[in-house]
Parts: sequence; C-alpha cells; structure tokens
Amino acid sequence: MPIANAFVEQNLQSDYRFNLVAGYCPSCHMFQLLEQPNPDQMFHESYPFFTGLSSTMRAHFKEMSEDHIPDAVSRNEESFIIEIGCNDGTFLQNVMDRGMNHLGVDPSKNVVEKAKEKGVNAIDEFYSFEVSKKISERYPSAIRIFASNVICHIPDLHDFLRGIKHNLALEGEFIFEEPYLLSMLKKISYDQLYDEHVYMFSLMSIQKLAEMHNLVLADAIPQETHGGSMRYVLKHADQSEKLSQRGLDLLNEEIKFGLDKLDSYQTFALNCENRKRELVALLKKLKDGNKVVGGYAATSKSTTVLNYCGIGKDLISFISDSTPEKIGTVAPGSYIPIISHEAMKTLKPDYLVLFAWNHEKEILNKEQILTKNGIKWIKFVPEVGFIHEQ
Ligand code: JHZ
Repeated sequence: MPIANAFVEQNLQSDYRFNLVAGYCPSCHMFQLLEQPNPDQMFHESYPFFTGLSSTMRAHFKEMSEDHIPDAVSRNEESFIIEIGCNDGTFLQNVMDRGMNHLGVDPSKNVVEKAKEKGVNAIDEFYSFEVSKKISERYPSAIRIFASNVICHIPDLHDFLRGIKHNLALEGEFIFEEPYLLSMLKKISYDQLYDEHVYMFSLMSIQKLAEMHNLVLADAIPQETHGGSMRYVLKHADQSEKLSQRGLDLLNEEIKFGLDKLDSYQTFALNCENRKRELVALLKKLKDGNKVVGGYAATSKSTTVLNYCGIGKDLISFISDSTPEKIGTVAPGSYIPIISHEAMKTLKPDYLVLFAWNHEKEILNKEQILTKNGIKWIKFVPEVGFIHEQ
C-alpha cells in the first residue's frame, strides 16, 4: 500500500509501499497493523485533511465540548484543557469561545497554522512523554485531555500514555474517540485500515492498555461518526472509578460477538475478499456498459479500497473532492485524478462511488441536484450496491 494521504501530483508520486497486514493479539486483545511506516512520512507540513470541512464534524465537536466540560469546570479559572491532534482547531474553538485556557498539539504544521488563525493556542509537536514534560514546564495539569481520531495513529502507545499520565490532573479525565473495531468487523469497513490507523480499539484492548499505565476505563459512549466510533473516558486508577453500566454492557456485546476469538478475524478477512470481488465486478459491468463512473471524496479510506481492489483509472475516471490541497493531484497508487466537485458536474457522470460513506447523510443532502439529475450513488459498506435512499 502507498501512504493513504499522499495526494500529490502525478510526477511527485513516491514509489514507497508497505505491507498492510493486520493482526490480533489474544493476550492484550489489540487489533493492529504489523508494519508501520515512519510517522514523518504521514504527518508533515502539508497534511491534507482538515476536520472543519465537514459540518457534521463541526457540530459533533461542539456537542462533545459541551457534554464533557460542565460549566463548573469551564467557570473555574484554573481549568486547563489539552487537545492532542487538534488539527485545524475545530474542537478547541469551542473551548476558546468559553474563555478557557487551552493548548492544542498536532504534528502537522499546516493544520496548526489554520488553528492559530482561529485564535486557538496550538503547537506543532508529535505528542510524546518528552513533549508532555515540555508542556508541564509551561502549563498546569489538565482537567480534561481530549483526542479524537488520534490515538489509533500513534505507533508508540506506551510512551503516549506516559505523557497523558504526566499531564492529566489528579481528578482529570482523558477523553478520546476512535473508529471502533466492532463496527468495522460488523460493517466490513476494511477501508478503515491504512497506514495512519495503526490500531482499531475495543473496550477490551483499551481496558488492558489503561491498566498497564495505572489508568482505568471509566466509561465508553458509542458514536455515529466515521462510520462507527467509540468514545472512551479514562481516569487515574487511584481515583478508584469502576467501569459504568453502559461500558459493562458494551463489553458484554464484544464478548458475545467474539472479539476475543481468532475466528472472528478470519471471518472478517474472508468478508473483505468477498466485498472486493463484488465491487470490482460491479465496476467492470458498468464499464462494459460504457457508463461514466467517478468517485466522490478522496478520503484516506479510498486509498485502501482502490489499492486493495486494484481499481485504477480504467474503472473510475476521476474522484471529486472539496479540499483545495487535493484538487489537481492524483490518488496514491491508483493515480486517479482528483478534481473539484464543480469540475465533476461538467463531466456528467452516470455513477459516483461514495468514498466518504461515513458522511452519506451530509453529502446526499448537499448534492440533491445530482441525484435528481439521475446520477446513481454506489456504496461498498456495509455491502456493495446502490444507495436507494432518495
Ligand atoms: P473523511 C481522515 O480520514 C484522516 P478520511 C484521518 N486519518 C482520520 O482518522 C479521519 O479522517 C478522522 C471530502 N469531503 O472525513 C473532504 C467532500 O469532498 O471520511 C476530504 O478529502 N465533501 C485523520 O480522509 C474527505 O472527504 C464533503 O461533503 O477517510 C474527508 O473524508 C465531505 C463531508 C467530505 O476522512
């Protein structure tokens, strides 16, 4: 596989490839990639993903800040909030608007610049134990540390958690959300696996991981975002919190499904192969019928789909996207051109593969005209077929 977010022009495309292989550990219950590219190759000064481009995500993060920072905390002048992987400051803007002291940390300079333009206090660093020490020299301990779609990206989880342990106030909460392993297995959304997503967490694995760092899983809250995520709340173990009833119920569901059984992962692997065959067969059929097929949204996930299924320009002529930084580039590995949504409309496609299936509602709502004009949307999660919602 190439680097999923390496959206650059054709002549700048790198030959770098790595083996995308996932494994499950029966002892710590972690599901993870076995080979990880160097993080510098993924998170750099031109990282092309901006959280704030999705209105759903903007609303989601506003709600998250309200749900987890009660007024008693926000009114306390001593409260300090950290967000790791703050990206363009979409979440921290809400914290800033409530007048709270905060700090965003993100390894990609270009996104940190966007956060700073909004007035958010942010530094470009790859969060680690070393960085946590630098933070504590300048700032107080944090009553809340947030991280959304971040920790699954961190190869050295133990070093990361040592940092959290160091920066988190005694009565503080570390709240993070990530794509959820059980959702991925149920939906066969194999496109969640790419270089940046080193881990797919479950309550089982997070409980074990927390224990290793003298932390405790206090709560877990399912989320609709990114095709099925889980929000975890960790506290210091000596605060003697027990897992909430909601958490216990979720844990039981994981056991019932067999998240601790190797068989479940072998079934997932077979399901992935079936989805791949079905998607390629559908695209070939449309091609044979001389249909114009494009893709909608040049997601990180699409890099896995296109390269795993071996889909190139012959089957999908272009992918349209709203990110200015991606327009004019080609998709990593498949070299399918990325164009603007406006340009896509002039090409009058018959079919559009919805690569941002996790934003289906937002996109179909925004693009009603396309649907009215007869364009058919293709999905591949949870099964391959057409979206008939209209
Ligand atoms: P979206 C990214 O994954 C990368 P991606 C990262 N690794 C991660 O973990 C998750 O996000 C959280 C386009 N788009 O959100 C814009 C439209 O064109 O599924 C983006 O290029 N129109 C950090 O890339 C892409 O989709 C729209 O209306 O898989 C983002 O896709 C919308 C909503 C998106 O994330």
